[in-house]
Amino acid sequence: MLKKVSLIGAPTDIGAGARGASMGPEAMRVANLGPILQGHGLEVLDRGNLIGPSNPWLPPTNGYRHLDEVVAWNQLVHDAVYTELSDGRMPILLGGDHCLGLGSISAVARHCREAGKKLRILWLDAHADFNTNELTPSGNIHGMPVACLCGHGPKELIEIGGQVPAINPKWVRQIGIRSVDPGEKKLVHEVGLEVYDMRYIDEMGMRHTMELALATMDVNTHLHVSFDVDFLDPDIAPGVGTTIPGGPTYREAQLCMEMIADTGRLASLDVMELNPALDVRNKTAMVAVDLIESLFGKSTLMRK
Ligand code: 5AB
Ligand code: MN
Ligand code: MN
Ligand code: MN
Repeated sequence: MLKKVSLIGAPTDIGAGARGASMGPEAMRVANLGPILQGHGLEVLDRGNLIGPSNPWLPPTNGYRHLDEVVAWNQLVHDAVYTELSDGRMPILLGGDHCLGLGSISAVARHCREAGKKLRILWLDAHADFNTNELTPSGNIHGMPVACLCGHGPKELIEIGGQVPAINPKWVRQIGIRSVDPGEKKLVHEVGLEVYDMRYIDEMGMRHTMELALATMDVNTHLHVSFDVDFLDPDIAPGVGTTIPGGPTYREAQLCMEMIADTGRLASLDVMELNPALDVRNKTAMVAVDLIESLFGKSTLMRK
């Protein structure tokens, strides 16, 4: 695991259906993310916040809301994430809404292509984020980043990382899924995404789920985690715009993060969709920071 990490704030809700994820980066800083990671022996650089277009809050056109602004933000995120990776640092993207997973992961994919690394993506989310402008019920682009990464989306967005498609769907493992739109579900099946939904986790348990999701990585694998905070059960994480009941409990989420940490392969991270406007005394930000700590090796088990 890289010992040098860089925090990149992306304060926008440009792709979301509720305002407020733009305050996510500051809420995680207030919850002490930087110093806590430093306490785990990491060299932490806070790069501050990216500055992109403001949110005009308009209705969709051609099935997309704010497409131009979403492209501009993703370009900024792509460039910032790519720069950190080129410098040998681990980027931690502080969202911001999940449309920015596109910019982040397309930069990671570019880096892996150039470095000859195998890429594996864990998408922790209540949603599959695999809509297109024809399938979307909302036009909100935070519901589309995985489809865009796989080449299904508008040209300006899918080309950001310099290659279309940016990733192969076989590199993705989705975990915690429990809300997928009908057309979206069909497309997810067509492209053959590996999805561990909540039914699977209920039946097989988080341990078995993560064993499968993390299998087939080797020393040459770059592991990217895209953590949508709505992955978590709303009981522990009310501060998101799109709560869906029936998510992982605190302990299940901890185990998920601890098992990722154990692989030693984590090389880039997005923490997305935290919405302080809907939170209670910053509790969701604190849970997110606690889980990030586990991703970086804090263990609640009696282990060295
Ligand atoms: B999130 C929905 N599928 O497309 C849509 O929070 C919700 O980044 C998308 O996972 C949720 O509007 C996007 C209904
Ligand atoms: Mn998402
Ligand atoms: Mn989600
Ligand atoms: Mn959301």
